[in-house]
Amino acid sequence: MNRTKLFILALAGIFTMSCATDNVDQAGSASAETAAMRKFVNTPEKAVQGELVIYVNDATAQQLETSEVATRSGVTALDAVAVELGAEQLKPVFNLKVNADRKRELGMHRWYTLLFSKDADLEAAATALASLDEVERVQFSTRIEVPKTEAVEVDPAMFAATRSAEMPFDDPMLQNQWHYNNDGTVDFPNAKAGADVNLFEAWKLTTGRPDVIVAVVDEGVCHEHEDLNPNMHVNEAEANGVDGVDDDQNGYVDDIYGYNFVNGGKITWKRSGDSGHGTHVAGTVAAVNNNGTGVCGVAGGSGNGDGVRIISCQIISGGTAAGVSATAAAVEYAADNGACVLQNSWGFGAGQISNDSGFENGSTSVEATAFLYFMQAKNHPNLDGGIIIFAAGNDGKAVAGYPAAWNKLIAVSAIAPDGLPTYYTCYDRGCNVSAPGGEYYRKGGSTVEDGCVLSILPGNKYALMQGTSMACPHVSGIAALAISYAADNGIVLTLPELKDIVVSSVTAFEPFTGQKEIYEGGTMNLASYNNKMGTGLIDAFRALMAVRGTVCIPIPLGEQVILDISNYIGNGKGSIKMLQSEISDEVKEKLGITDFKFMGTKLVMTCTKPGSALVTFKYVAGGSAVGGGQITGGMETQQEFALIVRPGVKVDEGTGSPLNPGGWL
Ligand SMILES: [Ca+2]
Ligand SMILES: [Ca+2]
Ligand SMILES: [Ca+2]
Repeated sequence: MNRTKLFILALAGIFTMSCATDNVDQAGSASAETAAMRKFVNTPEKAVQGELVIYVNDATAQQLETSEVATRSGVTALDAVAVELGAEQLKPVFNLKVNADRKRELGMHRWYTLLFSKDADLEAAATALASLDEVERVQFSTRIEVPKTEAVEVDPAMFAATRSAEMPFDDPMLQNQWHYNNDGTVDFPNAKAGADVNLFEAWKLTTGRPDVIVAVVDEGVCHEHEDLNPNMHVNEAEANGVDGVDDDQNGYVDDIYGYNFVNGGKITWKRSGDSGHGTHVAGTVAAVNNNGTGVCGVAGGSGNGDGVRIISCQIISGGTAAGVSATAAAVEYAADNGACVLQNSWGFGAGQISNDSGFENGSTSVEATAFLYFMQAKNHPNLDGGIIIFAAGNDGKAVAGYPAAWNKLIAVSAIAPDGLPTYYTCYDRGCNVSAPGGEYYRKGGSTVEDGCVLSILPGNKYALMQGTSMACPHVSGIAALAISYAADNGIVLTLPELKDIVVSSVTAFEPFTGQKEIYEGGTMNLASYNNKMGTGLIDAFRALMAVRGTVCIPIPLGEQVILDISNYIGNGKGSIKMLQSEISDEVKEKLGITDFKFMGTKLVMTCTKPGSALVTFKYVAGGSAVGGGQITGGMETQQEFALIVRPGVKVDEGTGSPLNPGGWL
C-alpha cells in the first residue's frame, strides 16, 4: 500500500521534472538572462564602450586581492568571460592603500573595472558578467556630460569701474562681481539690488581658513593662475619629489595640486577642448582676495594667506569626461586628501536616472559608494563629515540631473541679477537651494554678458560664464565659510547640521509672476517656478549667523519699520516683556538708525545704512508681563539678534513689519 503510493509519488515527480526539462532551453535561458539583468545598476545609455564596472562577492574580492591584478584574475569563471571579451585589464576602482578598513566596511574593495575590446557588444558583455555567481552588480560606465560653457574673456583694464560704493577689498574687479554684492547697477534688465549672496557682511566675520580644503571635481584647475595659486593645496612630498614617481606613496603619481583622473598624472588645462570651466569654478570658491589683483573668491581669504584651499580632482580633459569608475575614484581621492567640501559642477544628463532608487539601485552605484565614503570623511576637526554640493543642471527641466538630485547631496539652482530664475536652470524636484549663476541677455541686437558670473580663466585671464555650474561654487564657498566660522568660534558641526545651515540660510523668493524675456528669444513663464527654486536664495551672512545660533531680523533700507521682537523669539507667540528700551550708539551709527523708539515689545525705527549688527535684548519670558506693573514668576533672560539692513526687504503695509520669511532680503 505504502510502496504503491510512493511509486505514484515518484512517477509524479519524474513527470514534473521532465516537463521542466522540456522547457529549459527557451524559458530557462530567458529567465537566466532576466536574472542577470537584475544585477544591472543602470542602463547602457551613454555608456563608455569597452568598460564595465562590477561588484564582486566577498570571496571573489579576497581571491582577486591575492592574485596579480591583470587580465587573469585567478577566478576561473571570471577569467573565462574575460578571455571571451578580449579583456585587457581588471583593476580595482578604489585605492585600498589608504583607509582600507573604512573602505572595506562600505564594500569599496569589491568594485572592479573591467577593460576590454571596444568592439565587443557591451550589453552582451554585461549580461555574461552578470550571469556569474561571483558578480553581484554590473554597472555601465556612463559618460558624464561635459558642460557646454562659453567663457567670455574680459580685459581687466577695460572692465571699467562702475560702482562708487566702497569695496571691502582692493581687487579691481570685485565691484563687477554683482553675485557677491548686488546694488542693482549691473547692466542687466531689471537688475535688483540684493540679488546676491550677501557676502560683504559675511566677510566681516570670516573669509575662510587654510585648513578648510575644497575639492573641485571638474576640468583641471589652472593652479598657476596669479589670482588662485596661493590658495591651492600643495602636496609637499610630490612638489619636492621626483617626476613620474609616487613620492608620498599614496597610490597617485605626481599628485601635487590634485590628480588627473582622465589621463593619469598631473593636472592639465591646456588641451584642445578644455574650456576653463574648472578654473572658473575654483576661482569663485577661492580666488585670492585683497591682493590688488583680479577678482575675489567667496572664501578666498583677506590677503593674508588665509583663504580656503583648493584640490583639483580632474574628471574632464580636452572635452572628454571620465567614466564613472574614474569619477568615483576622484571623489575617493578628495576624501583621502583632506577635503571637507566636495564641489561638483557636473552630472549625467537630466532624465537619464529618474529617481533616488534608480541612483541607489541595489544599494548603490559605484559613484554613490564614493559619495557615502566622502560624507564619512572627517577631514576637519569642526565638521564630522564631508559636505557635497552639486550644480542642479542646465537643461531647464523641472527636475535636477543625477547625481545632483540624490537626496543626500545639495543641488543648486541658478538665478540671474534680476533675482529671478535663469532660463536654463533646472528647478523643482531635487533642487535644494538657489545661488547666482548669471545669465546673458540681448540688447540692441548684441549679446551682453554683464549678467554672468565673473571669475578666473587659465592663463591669468578673467571671464564671464553662466550656468548652475557657476551658482554651485557660491554654495560650496559659503559651506567653507561656515566651517571656517565654526572653527574660529570653537563650534563643532555635524554634517546634518551643516546641510541644514546651507539650505535654511536663505531669503525666500517673492512669488514669481508674469513673463521674463530670455536671451535665446521668447519668454519664460515665471509662475511655474514658484516654490520650486529650493528653499530660496542662499545668504552667506545668515549661514554664519546660523552657525552661531543667532536669529536674523531683515530690515528694509531707508524705510520706517515696526519690529515686534516677540515674533523672533521661540514660536513668535510667547508672552514676553522687554526689559530694555535702547540699543547702543555704536549700532545706531553703523546702521544709520533714526527715529528709534520702543513701544512694549515693538521697536520702531528707520535704518539709513546697509549692513548688519548684532544686538542683545533683555526680556522677561512668561510670568505676568501683560499689563505692566509687578512681574510675577517670569524669568529674566536675553537673546542675541542679527539686524540685517538691505535694499529690497519687503514690509507688510498693514503692520509695517518686515515680511519674514517671504520678504526679499
Ligand atoms: Ca602621490
Ligand atoms: Ca612625483
Ligand atoms: Ca584677487
